[in-house]
Amino acid sequence: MRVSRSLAIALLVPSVLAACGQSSSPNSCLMPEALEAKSQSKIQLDDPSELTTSGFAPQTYSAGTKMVAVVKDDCATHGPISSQIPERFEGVTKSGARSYNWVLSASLSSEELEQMANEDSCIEMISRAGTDELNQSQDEGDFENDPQALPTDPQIKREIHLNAIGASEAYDIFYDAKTGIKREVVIAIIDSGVLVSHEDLKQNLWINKGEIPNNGKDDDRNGYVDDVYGYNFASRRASPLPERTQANGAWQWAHGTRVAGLAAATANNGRGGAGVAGHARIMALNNLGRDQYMDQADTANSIRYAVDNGADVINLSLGGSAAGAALKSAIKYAISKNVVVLAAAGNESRQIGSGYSAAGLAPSTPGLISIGNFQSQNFLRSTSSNYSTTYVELGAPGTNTMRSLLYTTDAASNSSYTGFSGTSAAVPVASGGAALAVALVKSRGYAVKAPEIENLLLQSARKVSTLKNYFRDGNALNLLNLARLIDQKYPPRGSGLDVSDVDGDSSDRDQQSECPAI
Ligand SMILES: [Ca+2]
Ligand SMILES: [Ca+2]
Ligand SMILES: [Ca+2]
Repeated sequence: MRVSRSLAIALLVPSVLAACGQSSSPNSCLMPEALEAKSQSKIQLDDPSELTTSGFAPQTYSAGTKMVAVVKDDCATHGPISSQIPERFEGVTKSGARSYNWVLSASLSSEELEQMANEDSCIEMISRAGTDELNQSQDEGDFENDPQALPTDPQIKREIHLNAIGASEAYDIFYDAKTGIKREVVIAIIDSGVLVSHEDLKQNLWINKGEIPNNGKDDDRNGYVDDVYGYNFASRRASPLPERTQANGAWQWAHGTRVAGLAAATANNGRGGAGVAGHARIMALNNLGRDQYMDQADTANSIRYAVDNGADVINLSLGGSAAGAALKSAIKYAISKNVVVLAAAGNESRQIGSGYSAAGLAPSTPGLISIGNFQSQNFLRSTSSNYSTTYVELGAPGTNTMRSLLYTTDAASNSSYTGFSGTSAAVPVASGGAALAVALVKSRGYAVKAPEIENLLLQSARKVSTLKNYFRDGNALNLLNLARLIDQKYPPRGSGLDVSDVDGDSSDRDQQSECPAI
């Protein structure tokens, strides 16, 4: 086994990390638990019926409503919910917890239910049984902003996280025909691979134009043979596609495809929804591979590849033990080349410090932004999200409500979509925002510095009272504020300048000389 467990990284699988919390050593448990989880894929936060206990949309649940509760195994003191659940096991086991069916004996408001769940330390999650809220039209009409400014994709109204970050009005600025984005921007998704043939991703792929596919040669001499869409650093091969294990059952294989869709699913193509940066390019880097292990060396190599091959933003929806020398060095390298890095705070529902994966480096590393998860509809921290007013710098939507996860692309087929949640979902939402910022600043002819992109994101964040005890300054990603701040600090060039030529080799190049670098 080539994995050094002390340097192990875990994809942020909420159920896996929750199970780890019962282990004596959080760091050492991550990989074995992740392996266990793959054969027990029925309980996972990606399932729209499995949701966190926090943030119920206000409603009343009548007596007789069937619920599902996920109850921890090693739980001595039963609270108001777990004490009334019958002994008979109904659900599917996973490591450290089981799911039970549960019928409400009395009518309860969502607030009462949430209160009970919060008082019950045995409860990991509850939800209404048998619901697939994602397929209901409840979310329609939730937009407060002008939906005309949103992309036209058929499922866009499901993406209520866009409303929570002020996307609609922000897009008026980011994509203004005259003063908006003219530049491509590349987001590296360092994850479990990306289904590059997906109908809502394939138009937005980064493509290594110097590489001839499938000829067994490293045509562009970047050190990697046939790396057209990215690379698989775990399995050491060109295809960045997600890899199922031979035993199948692993669900982490789809993780990267879900992450990619939230950042940059294609906008305005008549299919699915749209990523936060619906024009951005996706560089697909697989650091999970077939063996379902990740290690920091693979992640570090993925980061270096991303930097050397043109990524502007790096998405790390992963967590685990403290960053070792290789990962630290790679992140520093990225920032030195002005590539912004965003890293997840994790889903263990605990306070984190400097020892938590890449995110633990964030306060001391300008240009590296750590991301927590709040709920789109109420700006509450999602119960599973790790927190720290120092080490978690920015919140982003990682779920909508108890009843609605973030809508995104899935890897089951080229036209599959699913719900997805956790800090793994929050990071690509923020990465999309970072990509928009990079693209707009560059499009207006200014140089981009990674620490400045972090400043823009944090300064423009909404300061939300419900988040101030969890994330730095109560920061919640807000694209409209971000766009306005960029307008102030990096205004469109004066009259007559064709911004589309600023970065090119056109005859307008001499006009760049008046553009100050930042
Ligand atoms: Ca190559
Ligand atoms: Ca080749
Ligand atoms: Ca689309």
